[in-house]
Amino acid sequence: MQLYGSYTSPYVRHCRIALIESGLDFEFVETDPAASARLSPAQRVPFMIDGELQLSDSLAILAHVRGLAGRPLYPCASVLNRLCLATTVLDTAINLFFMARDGVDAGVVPYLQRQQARITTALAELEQQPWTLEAPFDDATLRLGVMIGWAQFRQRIDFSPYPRLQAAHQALLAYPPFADTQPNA
Ligand SMILES: N[C@@H](CCC(=O)N[C@@H](CS)C(=O)NCC(=O)O)C(=O)O
Repeated sequence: MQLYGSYTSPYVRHCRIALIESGLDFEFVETDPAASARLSPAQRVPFMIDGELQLSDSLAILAHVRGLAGRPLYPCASVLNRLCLATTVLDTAINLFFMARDGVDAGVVPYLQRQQARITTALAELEQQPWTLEAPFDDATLRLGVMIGWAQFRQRIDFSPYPRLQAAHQALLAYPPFADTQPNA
């Protein structure tokens, strides 16, 4: 089983955490954008090859790894909803990050202003949610954690208005599979 990705991608990090937790044998193949454009139809990382199976999205990879370990990706719709909402924040923040890197001023593009507003309303909702504060962490909490870790690493979001999200992130930092996969580790 081979996981392709970079050490800074939060989606890749989530998959690495799941693989470490599973105890499955896997090879990590460091992959740059040129290689992911050549090797994955989504032209993104992560992607995974496991025998005949080729997976090109972190959620498919997580479902596969969790399935092999005998645990569902999510136990109920409300955990899935938290997982999706944290992913929405991450997708949106990364979109704005790449736009800013290409010199686009988000303040003058109405859709990008909506993207910014989406982050604010989604974080306000996530702040109200019940988070797991000790292991075992569910995949919604892990997705929240990799989102916060990435946003802090890239200095994209100020989390001071969200003390409960910060507390969940602190709890994750005491968990070795999370702490050992930090983007600057
Ligand atoms: N929905 C995808 C998102 C993956 C993603 O956006 N990966 C980023 C790295 S953090 C990427 O490869 N971006 C390259 C690009 O957008 O061109 C997943 O969950 O795997």
